[in-house]
Amino acid sequence: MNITSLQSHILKGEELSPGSTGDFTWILSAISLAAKAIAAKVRMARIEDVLGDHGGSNVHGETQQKLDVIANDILMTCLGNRPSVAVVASEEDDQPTILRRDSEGGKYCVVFDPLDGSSNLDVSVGVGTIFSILRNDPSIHGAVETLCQTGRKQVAAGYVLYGSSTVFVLTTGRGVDMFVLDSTIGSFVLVKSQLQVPTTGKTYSVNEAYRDTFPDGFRRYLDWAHQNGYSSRYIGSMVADVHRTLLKGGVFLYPPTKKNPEGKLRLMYEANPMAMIMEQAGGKALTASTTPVSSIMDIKPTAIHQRTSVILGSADEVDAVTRHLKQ
Ligand code: AFP
Repeated sequence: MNITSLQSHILKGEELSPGSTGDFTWILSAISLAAKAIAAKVRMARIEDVLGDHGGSNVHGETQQKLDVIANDILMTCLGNRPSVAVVASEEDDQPTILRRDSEGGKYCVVFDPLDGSSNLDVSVGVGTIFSILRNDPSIHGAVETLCQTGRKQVAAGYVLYGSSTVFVLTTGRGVDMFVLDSTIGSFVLVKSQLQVPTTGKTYSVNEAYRDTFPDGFRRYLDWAHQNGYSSRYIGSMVADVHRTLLKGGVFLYPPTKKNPEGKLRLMYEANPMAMIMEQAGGKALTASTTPVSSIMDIKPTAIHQRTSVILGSADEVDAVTRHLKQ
């Protein structure tokens, strides 16, 4: 039996990059270590009594779950120990954290949502960690300015789904690979290399309760989908919804709504990493927050916690949505 661990897979990738120093590998290994620790916490949450509200709210005014805070601390600790990380930013923290100044090195920045979908935790629904790795440009001053790069500049992106199994999906810009945590050996094991999203899939994933507040084009698309034999699946955890879309095909949508006219999802640590994964898997990832719609990864961020609308998934299904937006 040929077992490839995440670690050995990354090291193999490093061999393909001449002059590589291993710094990047260390960062991915920190994220993998954090993911194992978070997975263990999620599994034990009810027993260890760490479910429920933390008592505070994050920068978005959302109630923080105890596990949001725990997952954030785990990632901060694991990444903080890596000398190649200059700046980190998290959904849970108002401001980015500068770990190392210019003279102290630090080639990379990491932005992440430590525990996405955490309002689903109490009912044991899948939740996830989403991350994006960017280069640090020491000539740019200020953590926010350093981080506000388009998604096209991501060096790597990925997510970890804490579901019925713990799945690590990663792209370093050379396709998408999927690993599953084998808890008997404590390693993420490669289960699928060069993952491709099916070109079509008659499933749409959206919170249809907000339909009346979607722009007309999205309502037209939903009418069309209803008339054309589509099925609906919506978990309310982006990682779980995107993972299903990646494996089975279809489209995941978070349109502008009356409550969130720019869309609800965060550009830098939700939309951009998922967009990179989708595009690397042969799918599409667009935003309707621009006119006309454009690629999520072409948006130039102006703030760390900026929001965007999202249309991503199978190429043909994303096209079917945008056809209805144009009418
Ligand atoms: P929580 O982390 O607060 O549960 O939010 C999850 C999320 O950001 C994303 O994972 C979901 O796709 C989206 O919100 C669900 O939003 P709605 O509840 O508005 O459908």
